[in-house]
Amino acid sequence: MSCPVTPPAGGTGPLAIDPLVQDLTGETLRLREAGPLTRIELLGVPAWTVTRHAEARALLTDARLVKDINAWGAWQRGEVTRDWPLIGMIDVDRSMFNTDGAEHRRLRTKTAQAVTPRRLENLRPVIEGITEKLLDELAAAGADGAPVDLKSVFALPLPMTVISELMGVDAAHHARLHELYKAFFSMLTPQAERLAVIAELDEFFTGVVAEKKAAPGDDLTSALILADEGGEPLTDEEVVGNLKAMVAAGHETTISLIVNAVRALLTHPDQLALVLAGEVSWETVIEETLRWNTPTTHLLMRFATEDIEIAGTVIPRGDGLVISYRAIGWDEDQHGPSAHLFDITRPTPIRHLTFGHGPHICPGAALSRLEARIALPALFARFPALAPAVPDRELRNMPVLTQNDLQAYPVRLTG
Ligand code: STR
Repeated sequence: MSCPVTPPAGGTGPLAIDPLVQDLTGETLRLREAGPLTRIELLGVPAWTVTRHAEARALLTDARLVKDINAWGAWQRGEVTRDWPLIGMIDVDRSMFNTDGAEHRRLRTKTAQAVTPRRLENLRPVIEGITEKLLDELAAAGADGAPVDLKSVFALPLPMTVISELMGVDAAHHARLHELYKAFFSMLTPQAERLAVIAELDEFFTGVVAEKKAAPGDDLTSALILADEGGEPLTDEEVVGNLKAMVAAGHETTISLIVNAVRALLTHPDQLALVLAGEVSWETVIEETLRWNTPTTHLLMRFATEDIEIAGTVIPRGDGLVISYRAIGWDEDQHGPSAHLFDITRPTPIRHLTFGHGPHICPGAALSRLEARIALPALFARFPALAPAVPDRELRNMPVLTQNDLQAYPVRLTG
């Protein structure tokens, strides 16, 4: 097995996904052109990906695809091991993320119930408070028209603080946790270091669960530990697995949603004007951003437990399937010929799959929408002259194969 961290070679054959994300637009277009089901290579490991809306919808509700890594032929045969840089995206503690069927429902139900739109109303004032505090910090960092990184000062601490509040993780740990996740996701992190990072995250979250067991609080981790009346409680390992999944997903993806929405509006000033004039809603901005520039580029992975025929192709039993959400958002059959353009006035309703579909549909969707719905209008109300500090073409993605995350987003707060 080879795991070179190098740009993909040209030519035909499986499309090699660039771990350094040097040309995201080009890759999205190539995937879309390659057809609904296409062969890719992930750092030397072959897989399938689905790049179109209709096929993705069908596959995301197909029970012949499972998330258990033991169903992967390449894993069974030892062709993929813990040395593969992407293994941490798949071989994680048992949780709602990597189980299916009745077990999955058992692991997921309580978490999903805690983040319904109604229950989230309690979090609204908390999110508003965090937003105001971060806007003050942004104002201080960007005083006198100095460029300031919107990502590190605003878009990143907001979801990290919110998900930590929800799960009961102390704010003192935010900086270290962020450092660990950065190293976890970066494809430039040497694998030995990544495995050490994973071990430290394990140890940290195991500690949080032990603390909450000893002294339960008013947080979701404590709620997950407690048994329901008559219900079977989750094991400690299952609580740790769910907690890790929630913190990783809750922190990493919403950063991109906020940055990508601001970036889309600042590079489309005519559309920003419509929003600020109240002619197009923030909800529309959020949904169009989710469709057009998805936080998750590629979601790893599902495995075929039987041969699955779809779009004239057969995914053989034991093969792995990636969901390429960014390409799916650009599907012209679903969104029309302007699918590759950001357009909050588009005539077709924005029905995207960015939060997934079927049993694993993102349980945090309402939370991330609420965060963006609070953060975006507050940001533009406070800084109506907000502007990019560097030309858009100079922005670079993080070297993260699966996530669509800028390295930084420098802006100016005042003209
Ligand atoms: C990161 C490592 C970990 O400890 C647990 C998980 C499970 C949930 C995963 C997360 C991962 C990576 C980012 C994911 C998230 C679910 C949603 C998020 C894939 C593997 C997305 O980007 C959609």
